Amino acid sequence: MKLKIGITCYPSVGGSGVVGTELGKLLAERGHEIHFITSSVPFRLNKFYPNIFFHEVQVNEYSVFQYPPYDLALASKIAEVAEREQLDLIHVHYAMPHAVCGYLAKQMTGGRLKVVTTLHGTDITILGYDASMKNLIRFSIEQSDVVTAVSHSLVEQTHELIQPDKDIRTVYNFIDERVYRKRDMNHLRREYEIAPEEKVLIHVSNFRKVKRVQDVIKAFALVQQQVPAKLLLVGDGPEQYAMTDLVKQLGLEEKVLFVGKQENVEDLLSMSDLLLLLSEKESFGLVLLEAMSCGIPCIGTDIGGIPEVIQDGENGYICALGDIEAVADRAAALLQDDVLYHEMCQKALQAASERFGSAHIVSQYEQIYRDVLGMS
Ligand code: GMT
Repeated sequence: MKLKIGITCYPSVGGSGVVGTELGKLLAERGHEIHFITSSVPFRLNKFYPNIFFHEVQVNEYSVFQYPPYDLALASKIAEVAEREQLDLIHVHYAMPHAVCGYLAKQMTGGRLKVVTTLHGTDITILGYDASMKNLIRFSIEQSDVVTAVSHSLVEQTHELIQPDKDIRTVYNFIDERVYRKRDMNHLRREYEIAPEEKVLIHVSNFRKVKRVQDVIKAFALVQQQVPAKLLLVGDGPEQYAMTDLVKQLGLEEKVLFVGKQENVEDLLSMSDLLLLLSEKESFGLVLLEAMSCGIPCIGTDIGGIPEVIQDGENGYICALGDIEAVADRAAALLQDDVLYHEMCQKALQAASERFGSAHIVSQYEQIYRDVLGMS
């Protein structure tokens, strides 16, 4: 049966926004009617779908408000759209503030609207430590009809930190395999003046402190002493300037390319040989999956959901947080062993399509919707 589904996420760049938007697109391709209720058009909604609708949450900055009331405007918009369009459910990404808004909208519409909440991490792993927020996060989780999290690790962390009286199901993230696939990007390598014998290491993030981009740069400094290599740093954020300084201090200006925020990351991944994600907090690490789907192995830290995505020694490596030498040793050895490298690339591709295949994950969400609506 075709459903009418509302989706609320942060529409700007970020893993949760990507997953929320891609989910809407794939559900629409399965015939469901999708209503995005967001503050702007989700950046990944880059194609026209006749059964996808966008409802803008407008936050008015009346002088009477000291702070623009995004949450209240969103709750009110969800309630309005739910009533008018007769939504079956609203799927919100992030407990804070979106599950709270979903709860309010449900109350405003007489309790009929089902609320499905997906936890992505930052709200739990950061706000969960804030005593003033904890009770509200717990409330929003307990009041949701169904709660999912993007890794087992996040489920465990949520139970430890927030202690909600609620079952939380793991539904892994997915990517659109039609976009993230290996392409021939030799021309791009030439444009970046990367010599044929040079290996390309890549890191993609929002350059927040938790991403520990300094560890990526320091590990690369060791790798390039053993293997001719370049490092592509993709993204932008608060640590950008400090990282530029570090690269200068290490005398790596010729070897580290800061390419800033990019739309077509699949092209950059396709021209790379290895991805590094050395975060200290990471509930899943969507970029790992994007890389694996483009056929490149990854090295990540033993943090959060990363070891659920990278199978250590199979399709990449897991190293202890901050162990830069171990990262460099693994990377240099892998990049110098063609047989091992190609085996890992194959296994990375296989894991991306088998364990995290979009058709399989979207079906899990559909089943959750049917269950919550009492249809199964
Ligand atoms: O990593 C970020 O800073 C962005 C953040 C977000 O809200 O989009 O990412 C979180 O959700 C992603 C999608 O589920 C996960 O892949 C990221 O691991 C998670 N980030 C953290 O847990 C720090």
